[in-house]
Amino acid sequence: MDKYYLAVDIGASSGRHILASMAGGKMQLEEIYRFPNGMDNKDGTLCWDANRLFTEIKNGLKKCKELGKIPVSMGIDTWGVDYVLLDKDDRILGDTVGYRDDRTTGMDKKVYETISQDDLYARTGIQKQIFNTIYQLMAVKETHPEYLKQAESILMIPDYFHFLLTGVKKMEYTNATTGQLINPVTNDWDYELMDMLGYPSRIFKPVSMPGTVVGNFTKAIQEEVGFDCKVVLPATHDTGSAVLAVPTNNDNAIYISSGTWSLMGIERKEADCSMESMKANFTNEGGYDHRFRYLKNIMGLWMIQSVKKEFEKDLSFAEICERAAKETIPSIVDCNDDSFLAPKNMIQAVQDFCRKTDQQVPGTIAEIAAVIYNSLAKCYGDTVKEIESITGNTYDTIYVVGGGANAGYLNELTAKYTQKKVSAGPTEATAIGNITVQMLRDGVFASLPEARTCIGESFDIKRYNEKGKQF
Ligand code: ADP
Ligand code: LRH
Repeated sequence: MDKYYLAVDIGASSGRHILASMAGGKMQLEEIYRFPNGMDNKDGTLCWDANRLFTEIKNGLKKCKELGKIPVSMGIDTWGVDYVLLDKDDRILGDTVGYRDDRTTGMDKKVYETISQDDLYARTGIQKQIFNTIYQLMAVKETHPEYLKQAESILMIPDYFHFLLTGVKKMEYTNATTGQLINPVTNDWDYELMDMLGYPSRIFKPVSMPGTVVGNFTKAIQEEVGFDCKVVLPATHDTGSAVLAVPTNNDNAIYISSGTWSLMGIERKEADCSMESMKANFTNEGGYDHRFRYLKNIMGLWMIQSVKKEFEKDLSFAEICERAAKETIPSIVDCNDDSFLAPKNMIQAVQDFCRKTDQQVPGTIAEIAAVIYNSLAKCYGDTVKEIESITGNTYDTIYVVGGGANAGYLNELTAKYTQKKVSAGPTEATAIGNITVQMLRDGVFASLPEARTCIGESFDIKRYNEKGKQF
């Protein structure tokens, strides 16, 4: 009988249940359920609908039962930085606010009244992003200090869903590191930092590593979905899972985890918390086996997602990409400009940027998409140069994983702007990485390098030369 492992991978734009099994030494995937995701505007605040997401998680589990494919273990990963505060009855305090909400405006300055930006980086190694948990908690402290008093626990989003499934609260390491409250040397919470900022350290559970068993489904969940299952912590940060599935064991590889965000960087054994690294705005997120993801957050395909919604919801990403490839508009925007984080209208934001910088203003969806794809690829090119300058190494291949690896035109541009070879795929890297940790725990693979070799042999991977030609 096939042995199944289940990944529930919830990205900012969609969630999916993917069953994996081994056959003839290769990993096989079956997507059994998919649902849309996104932040809702709830009375002016951008929120996640945690209840709906949990219902969707259970819907996908019911699908396993329907198919008669009961996994031996499962794990959930989501985006980073967002969390819930739970009261003494485990009810969520306030809203489940999403990272694009503007409540964090000015919260960096509040934090720096206590600790300077330089000291904070030296202590955590985390890239400054206004939405990091550290700034979100400052917003809570400023506007709802009572929540911090009433809170009995804090859980990152995947930790919360694992808790709802099992009744067990654990805080997983990779997602916890995105909050900017973990020490990259001890790999533990920086309780002193929490005390300095006035955040209640008692609400933070000890850090648990990927591979840890959370527990089995509660009786109520078993009854509802029709089976019991062991929940095992994957790298619950989606980027952490995606990077596990980069199909190479070459230490000199540059990867891009390409989805709602483009996360571009390398894997390192130790965090680099130097001021040079801080100035270039690189982060050191904690990974499986204490490998650090040394990377930069780049605004990513969120820009294309937004334009698609505003222009023509029904047009496919593939079609947008093909149309953009026919354009020659030379305008370039700075993808990491704050104006693209949560604009009321992305089309206008891109046009405004071009106008403001005296460049040709794109009009059609094809032109806007062409400007975005070119700008992303230009940003990748700049980031490669920064990585090479910081590490003193040179790299010959960019490994693109995630849904964005489907965007052929962007892969071509990535090769051209970086002057590197591009390897594109697997497109479901996050789910694969999630499952990889479950399989490593179960002894399917003896080591991560063995798993990465298998991933490289199991999935369709496209290759481009430095000129962007597929070979
Ligand atoms: P997330 O996990 O952050 O929600 P995904 O990894 O699922 O994101 O990637 C979704 C993105 O991949 C889409 O926004 C889209 O831009 C891109 N994408 C997916 N399929 C295609 C395709 N066939 N052609 C071009 N782009 C695609
Ligand atoms: C990508 C991601 C990224 C975070 C952002 C909030 O989905 O997890 O690594 O910085 O979402």
